[in-house]
Amino acid sequence: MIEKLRILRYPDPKLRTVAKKVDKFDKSLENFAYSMLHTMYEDGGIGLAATQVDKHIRLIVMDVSESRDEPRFFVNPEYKILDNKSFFSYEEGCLSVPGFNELIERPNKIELKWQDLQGNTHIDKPEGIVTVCIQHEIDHLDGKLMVDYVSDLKRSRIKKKLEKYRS
Ligand code: K1U
Ligand code: ZN
Repeated sequence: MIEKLRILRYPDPKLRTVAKKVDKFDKSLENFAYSMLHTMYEDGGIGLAATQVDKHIRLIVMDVSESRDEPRFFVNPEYKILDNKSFFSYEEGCLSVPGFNELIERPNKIELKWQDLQGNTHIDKPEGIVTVCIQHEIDHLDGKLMVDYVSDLKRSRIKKKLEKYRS
């Protein structure tokens, strides 16, 4: 039985923690990654960062397939922007900011480097929604949230609504 983890909700200050690099590739990392994946599937997400389940390591899970059977794991992911002039706008959601979607513009051409759960290094140029999702998730690992891309007024409205919903 895989454990479902609790997802932190904005404005929980723990979401602002900067995650540490993973340096141990063992069974406990793998078990934790599968608990994250299970949590992501249960909550209907296409991605999840360890920060969102209050574990501050650089680990992301993702599945952008329609069939929900193509899980991907990104350990210590980093990217560089290949074209400073090419952007893509996407209406993003966030499991830590439930009920809100925001149109966010992000670089469209990136080169992504990461390790898998065994510690092997990969380099790729992602396409489509993976490009958007990986940037959103790496933001989480750096303590950044999609609400940071909206106006102060909108952010404070979202904060108020989520605080009201919680209490
Ligand atoms: O990180 C998260 O909070 C998960 C988030 C990831 C994400 C979605 C859209 C753009 C960028 C990053 C979600 O998965 S929210 C759910 C969602 O937006 C979605 C769910 C199913 C299909 C398509 C989108
Ligand atoms: Zn998110």
